[in-house]
Amino acid sequence: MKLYSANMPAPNPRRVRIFAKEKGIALPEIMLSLVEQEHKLADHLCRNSLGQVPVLELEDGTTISETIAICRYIEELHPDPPLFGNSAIERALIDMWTRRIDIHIGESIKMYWRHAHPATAALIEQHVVFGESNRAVLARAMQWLNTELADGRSFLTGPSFTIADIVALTVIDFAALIGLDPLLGNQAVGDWHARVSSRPSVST
Ligand SMILES: N[C@@H](CCC(=O)N[C@@H](CS)C(=O)NCC(=O)O)C(=O)O
Repeated sequence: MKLYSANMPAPNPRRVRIFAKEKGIALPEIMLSLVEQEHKLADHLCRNSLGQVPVLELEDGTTISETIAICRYIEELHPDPPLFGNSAIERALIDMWTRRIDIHIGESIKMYWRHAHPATAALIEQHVVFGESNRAVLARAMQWLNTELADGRSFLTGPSFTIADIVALTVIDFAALIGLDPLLGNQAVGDWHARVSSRPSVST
């Protein structure tokens, strides 16, 4: 299998990259240039009609889009180490945190990126006042996350690193790269971020 992907800072392909490294599997990547809009060309639209990356292509030509669906597929093939949990309660908590991060943290970053960042101005019609309003939304969400992590747990769902940590790391790093300051004043998130960033799957 191979992954149609994109370089940093694209957070979704990065999630799969980190996930595969945690599993210890080699996942060949074909890099598309998002700047050159290669993900909107006919070749890629055949793989994903939404024109997005990542897309996992299997040997028989089947294509899987959506980062979490791709990671779940890899988890089924390579269960160890488990990154989606080992029991009903672990799976539920990991799903809960993955959704919380995407909805409460990721969404405001996405809206800022789409509606207020200069890099996307030529690509979509922007509503800059709305886009900028997401700075405050993100700041509140990061304070909430900081309060959660201040209880001393190592990772989002407890003692084990999971897909929820990968989802959180990639959106928080993306936010920092586009000029938001997600860690500012959030010591517990900063500690978690340093812990996660030092993992070989992330740092290499
Ligand atoms: N829900 C999708 C989102 C994928 C996505 O937004 N990928 C970005 C790169 S990080 C992309 O392809 N953006 C181009 C676009 O949406 O047109 C997933 O989880 O994989």
